[in-house]
Amino acid sequence: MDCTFFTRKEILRLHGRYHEMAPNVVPMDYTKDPDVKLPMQLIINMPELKENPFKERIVSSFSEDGEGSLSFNDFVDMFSVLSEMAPRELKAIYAFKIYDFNTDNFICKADLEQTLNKLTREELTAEEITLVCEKVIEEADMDGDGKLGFADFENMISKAPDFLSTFHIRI
Ligand SMILES: [Ca+2]
Ligand SMILES: [Ca+2]
Repeated sequence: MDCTFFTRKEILRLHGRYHEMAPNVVPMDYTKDPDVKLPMQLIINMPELKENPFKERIVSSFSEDGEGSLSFNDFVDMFSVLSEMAPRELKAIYAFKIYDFNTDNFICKADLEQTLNKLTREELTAEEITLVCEKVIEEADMDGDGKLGFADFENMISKAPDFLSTFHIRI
């Protein structure tokens, strides 16, 4: 719990939530440092995440074992980044990672199309999505390589803050 914006009381409350998802697995006493993890399936069903179109990607990006399970520390880290107290810069780092579907450290048109499809819950036609993506890239791509590096991405979210909307959670 090195890097969190929560008070001790909030962490205890989060632990209560973590515990109640699997009371038989999660101990109340962490003094013996048990190696406990909860599977993604339980976590994405929390009311805070259930409706989030990026829930699986969010949970797996905080999973240290890379399999989507979260230890209590991973769980606290996740809610720290999603909380209203987290700085925008930190949210942007995770949003970039989550929107970079093919993990090449750039947001290309295909990444952006998948992102927009999820953000708009597939309410736009494929053609509309393509048009919007082209426009977004054209406007945000400062170095002109046709895709968005992290600096371009920050430029984009400063103009279109909706791209960070799925990264705000009230707990
Ligand atoms: Ca990419
Ligand atoms: Ca670029």
